[in-house]
Amino acid sequence: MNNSDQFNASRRQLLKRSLGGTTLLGLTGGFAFNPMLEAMAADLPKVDLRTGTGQWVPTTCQGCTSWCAKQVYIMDGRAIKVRGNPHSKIHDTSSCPRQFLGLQQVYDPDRLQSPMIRTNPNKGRDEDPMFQPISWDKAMDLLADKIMALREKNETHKYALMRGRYSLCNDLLYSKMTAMIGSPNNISHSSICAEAHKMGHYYMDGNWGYMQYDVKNTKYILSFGADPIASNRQVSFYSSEWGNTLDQAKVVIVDPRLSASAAKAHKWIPIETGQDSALALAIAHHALVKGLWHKPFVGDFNDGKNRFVAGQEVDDSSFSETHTYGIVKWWNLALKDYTPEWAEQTAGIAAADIRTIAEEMGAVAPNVQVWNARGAVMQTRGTYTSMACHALNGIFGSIDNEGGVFPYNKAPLNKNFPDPDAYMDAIAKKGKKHEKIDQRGRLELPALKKGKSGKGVVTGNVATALNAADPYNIEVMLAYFNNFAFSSPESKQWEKALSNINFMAHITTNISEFSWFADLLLPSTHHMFEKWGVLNAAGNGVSHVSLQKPSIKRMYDTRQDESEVPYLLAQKLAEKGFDLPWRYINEQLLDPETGKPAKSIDEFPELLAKYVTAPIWGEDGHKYGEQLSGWDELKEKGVWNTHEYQLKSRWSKFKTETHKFEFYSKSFEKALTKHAKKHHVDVNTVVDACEYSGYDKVAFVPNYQAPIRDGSAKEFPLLFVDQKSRLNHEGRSANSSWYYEFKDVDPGDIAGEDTAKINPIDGKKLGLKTGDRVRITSTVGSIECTIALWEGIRPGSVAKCFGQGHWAYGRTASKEFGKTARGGNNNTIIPTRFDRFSGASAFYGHIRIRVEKV
Ligand SMILES: Nc1nc2c(c(=O)[nH]1)N[C@H]1C(S)=C(S)[C@@H](COP(=O)(O)OP(=O)(O)OC[C@H]3O[C@@H](n4cnc5c(=O)[nH]c(N)nc54)[C@H](O)[C@@H]3O)O[C@H]1N2
Ligand SMILES: Nc1nc2c(c(=O)[nH]1)N[C@H]1C(S)=C(S)[C@@H](COP(=O)(O)OP(=O)(O)OC[C@H]3O[C@@H](n4cnc5c(=O)[nH]c(N)nc54)[C@H](O)[C@@H]3O)O[C@H]1N2
Ligand code: SF4
Ligand SMILES: [Mo]
Repeated sequence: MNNSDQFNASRRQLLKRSLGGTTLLGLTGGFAFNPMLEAMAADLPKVDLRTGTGQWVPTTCQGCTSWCAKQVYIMDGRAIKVRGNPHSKIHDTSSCPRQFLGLQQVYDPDRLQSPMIRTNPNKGRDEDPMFQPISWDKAMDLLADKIMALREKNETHKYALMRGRYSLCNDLLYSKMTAMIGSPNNISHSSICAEAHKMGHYYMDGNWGYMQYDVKNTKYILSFGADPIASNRQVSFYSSEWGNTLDQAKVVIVDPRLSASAAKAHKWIPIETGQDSALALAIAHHALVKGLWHKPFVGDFNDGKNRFVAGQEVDDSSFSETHTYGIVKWWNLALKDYTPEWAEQTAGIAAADIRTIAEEMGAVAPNVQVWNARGAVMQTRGTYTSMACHALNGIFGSIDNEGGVFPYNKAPLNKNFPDPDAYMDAIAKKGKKHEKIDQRGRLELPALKKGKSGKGVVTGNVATALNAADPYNIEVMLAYFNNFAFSSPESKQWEKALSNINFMAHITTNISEFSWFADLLLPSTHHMFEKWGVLNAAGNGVSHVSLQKPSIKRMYDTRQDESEVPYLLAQKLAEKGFDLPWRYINEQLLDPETGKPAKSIDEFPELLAKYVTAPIWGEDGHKYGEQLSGWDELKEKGVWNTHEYQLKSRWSKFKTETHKFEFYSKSFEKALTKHAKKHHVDVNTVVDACEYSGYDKVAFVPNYQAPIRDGSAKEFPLLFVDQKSRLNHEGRSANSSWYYEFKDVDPGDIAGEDTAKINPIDGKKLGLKTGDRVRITSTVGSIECTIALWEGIRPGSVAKCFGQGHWAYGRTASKEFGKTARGGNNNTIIPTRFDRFSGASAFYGHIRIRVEKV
């Protein structure tokens, strides 16, 4: 019993005594008129007056990357309901509609309840793994044996750690253990998430990360693909604020489909998928021609006379820039030709609309904001779309400005655990030197994270690389919180690759498509209710750091993925004579207050969360945000907030090569040139190898690159538009019945169905009506689902939510578990393609399809 339980118990007794045994439930409705309860009210938390028992416990939702701070209401060890944590200065108590799905997930009867071992040696989608329960001890023993066998062969590079969703306590399992075991292969899911998005930010303003948007003070929102009230990175806050935003600002949403945000917007531009950069560039062009750039940020012509005339070069020396670099270079290299008429011809966007948007934005600059999102940039040439969209934030001076866009406030955390060098023996050091399994850094896969060739991950290429055994095979894989056989494009490739891995262990809550290929299943705690973790989010001008904290009686024989599993593994390895990871845990991961290691596994998860957050609850917390009295206060509140973002704080201190906002990206020039040199070729050879179309110096500025389409328009006449559901917890909602019952919160969708939406014009041509079953076929596969005729999708395109089409995961997610899918997984029909400069998988723009009635 902890303190608050005791408190509750004694309070219950007190109430019982004073009420002479009357049941509380019968009374709660009328307490306001009961003088005795009124008198006691001052001493009681409000919630208890309403319910008689229970308490709100803080935690964090990871249903999506909003990472909202939550409170869970616990009664008798069970979670009953969820709300926003009022201590968060981002979203307060507000929330999104899918917060409650977590309850159905943690109490999902199909959860994995104990470790299991595969007894069918054959692997494949059609092979029943015949999993049998085993103990944790045996399971970890087996995994440790497999790792020891690699060490004996001096082949530790053939170990890989695959990470899907994660908390900021991941560094031990993800990175340090992998290094000590001796492998370079810690592979995250980032490049099937949103890496291309960061390219514009990083190579123009030096921020390898996402942005927050000052929606309270903005006068204009132009969104390329973002649907902030349904998806993206702070749904709770933006949803709660959106009504005011719509009153005070003009909102324009660019999306091939009528998203939830588009449905409420002042204007919806149903763009053809893959053509966003044409629109962004033409807006930029028109803004310059009309002299609408924000002069305090960009600067001006020396004599104040605008010389930007369509098609005409400008003398570089006639313009003096203030906080930006290369506006004239950009104009001369590319922008001068991107007239609104050119965009109309190239991408079918009305020139008049383009002029209107540019002029309206110019009129209220700098209080404008330009969003871009996965839909616009996770495409074959998405790096340049990312740059083109973000360049508008530069032109209109909205970077770090009121009503504009700015990066997350700094929240100091010990995310990177101590250097493991002293705990890496000769085998490990040798193993770690091998090329990484995803082939990052090769000529055709620059993955230029933070300016460095091969620094970014290429998650989507792992399956291809494994299937080619190039650079080598993986023999032992440990994976957690991921489902790449479902969530990564061309899922068939993953099924094949996973079938050929000697030994794979999956840490998971459910037997997913990925788990189906495992040798060992390790049941995980649910992240929101049963785990210690740390998360960091931003919005409303602040960042918060929020804890995940166990709040219920743990369901089943589960372990915490990022703390308990590596602890058990290190212990087992030590038993087998390899004690370096165990020593690392006990010598390096110490309680920041006592300086001591965890006494047992029971103490370890909390110790890690405490370690990671030490800088914010320690004495220096006030330098960055709220001053807390210590770890206990953070544990109780669950959230810590930074100070407000300092506007204009980065102006002329951007972390770019020139310290300016770079329209001509010197930073990108440097990165690409270094990558070319590494391969002894010139930049144009890299451009060709990576399937881009802008050569020489054009490669360093935002420029138009026609979208690559997969397949012929004759055979596949329609374009596929993938989207997130408002109810998606990434790929993890489909075993919850509420997901189907409320599915019509997604505009155009039918409740209970997996709905592809087609414009009535196309529907009529194909003889389709709403409710028909259809087959959708691309160059790489087919899926079946239900069709709806809907005006909210542009003609020529078909939109469908990602998230259904599971053939495993549970009885609700699949039609027949292990055999037949319920609905269709979009990734079955998305061909493997990349935005090679970022390493990101393409999920949009390239997918040609045909639709047939079945
Ligand atoms: N077509 C299409 N594909 C997409 C997307 C899309 O919009 N469209 N979105 C992409 C994006 S942005 C992302 S980030 C990726 C996400 O892709 P992944 O990182 O692969 O994550 P999920 O698909 O959510 O799967 C997580 C898996 O972890 C397990 N699991 C569930 N809950 C828990 C838990 O609490 N703890 C642990 N340890 N395990 C758990 C289950 O096996 C589950 O299948 O998908 C990408 N794929
Ligand atoms: N509801 C919900 N929200 C989530 C998540 C979730 O699973 N569910 N996951 C979280 C995660 S992991 C991430 S990474 C973020 C990602 O959040 P965002 O970066 O905002 O990305 P998505 O929502 O995946 O973007 C897809 C959108 O792009 C549109 N689109 C498709 N093609 C194009 C195109 O060519 N041009 C334009 N302009 N639009 C296009 C789609 O219709 C859809 O609205 O979302 C997070 N938020
Ligand atoms: S699903 Fe996303 S927006 Fe909703 S509560 Fe969870 S983290 Fe926040
Ligand atoms: Mo993501």
